[in-house]
Amino acid sequence: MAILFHCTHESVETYRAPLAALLPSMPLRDSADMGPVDAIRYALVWHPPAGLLASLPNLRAVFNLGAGVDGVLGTPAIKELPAHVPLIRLADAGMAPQMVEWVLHGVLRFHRRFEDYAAEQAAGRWSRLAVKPAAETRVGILGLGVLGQAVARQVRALGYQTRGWSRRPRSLDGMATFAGAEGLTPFLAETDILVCLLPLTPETRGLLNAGTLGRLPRGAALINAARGAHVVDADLLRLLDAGHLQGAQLDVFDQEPLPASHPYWTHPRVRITPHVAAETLPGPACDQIADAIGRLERGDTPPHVVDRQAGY
Ligand code: NDP
Ligand code: OXD
Repeated sequence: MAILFHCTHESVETYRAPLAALLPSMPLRDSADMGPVDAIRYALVWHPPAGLLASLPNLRAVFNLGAGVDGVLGTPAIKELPAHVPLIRLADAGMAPQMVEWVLHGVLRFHRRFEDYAAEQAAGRWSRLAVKPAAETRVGILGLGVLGQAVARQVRALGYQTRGWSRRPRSLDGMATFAGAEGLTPFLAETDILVCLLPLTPETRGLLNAGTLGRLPRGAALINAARGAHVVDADLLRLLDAGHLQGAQLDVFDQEPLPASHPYWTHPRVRITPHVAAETLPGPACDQIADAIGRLERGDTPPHVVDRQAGY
C-alpha cells in the first residue's frame, strides 16, 4: 500500500518524514517516479495534471494539499475521479493563524491610513489625518468557514464592527451575519473594509466586480486572500482610479505568478504578496491526512470531504 504525492510548489521530502512517523507502513511516492500504480491507495495532490488520477486504479481517496479545492474541481482532473472516491481538503492545518495575521495587517493598514501616511511621507508633509475609532469601522468578511471565522474572531477582538456573509444562514456571536444573494447587497452597503475568504466556485467566480464593489461605501478597501478569479481586475482598477475604493491588498491572482505587465505591480493603491497569506504546514497537514486515512481504513467517513456539487 502506498501514497502518491504531487505538488506544484513543495518537494515530496517535506512530507516524507512527518507522514512516515504517522503511517510507517505506507511509503510516500513522488508522482515523477510512481512505481507500480496498483499499490497506490491514496493521493496527496495540489493541482494534479490531467491523466494522473486516472492512472491510479486502486485509489481510495484524494487529499487536496490546501484549503481551496478549485485546483482539482475546476480542472479536468475531477472528471477522472469516480464519485465513490472522496476528495478531502485540509481545514486550517496551521493556516488559520497565518491568515489572521495577513488579514489583520490589511485591516490596520486601511483603518489607520498607512497608505495615506506613505503618500504624505513621500511628499514630505507632516500631516495628522483623521481616523475613525475601530468601533465605528465595519469589517465585512465574505466566507464564514474555517478561515473566515478565525479572522472574524480576531477582527472582533480588536474592537471592529464585524459582519459576515455565507451561502447558508449562520449565527455567530457578536457579529451581524448575512446569507445568499439577497444578503449580499445589505452586507456590502455597510462594509468599510471587505475581506474575501470565499472558495472559488461557479457562483463566486467574478463576484467582486463593478456592481458589487461599487455598492461598498466610498472610501472602502478590499482585502483578497481567497482566489484571484473572485475579482474582475479591470473593475477593481477602475474603482481605485475613480477614488471609490481607497486601496486593495491582494495575495491571489487570476494568473500566478502575476504577469510582469499587470497594472497591480505598480498601482499606488494596490499592495500585493505572492500567494503566501497562509501556507499549508506539513506537520498539521500530515496529522489530518493520517487521521483521515485511519478512518477510511476502518470504514468510517473522515471530516472535510468536499461537496462536489457545492464546489467546496
Ligand atoms: P471553508 O469551506 O471552510 O469556508 C467557505 C465559506 O465560504 C463558507 O462560509 C461558505 O458558506 C462560504 N461560501 C461558499 N460559497 C458561497 C457562496 N456562493 N455564497 C456565499 N458564501 C459562500 O473554506 P476555508 O475558510 O477553509 O477557506 C476559504 C478559501 O480561502 C479557500 O477556498 C481558498 O480559496 C482560500 N485560501 C487562501 C490561502 C492563501 O494563502 N491565500 C490559504 C488558504 C485558503 P457556508 O458557511 O454556508 O458553507
Ligand atoms: C489553499 C491555498 O487553498 O494555499 O490552501 O491557497
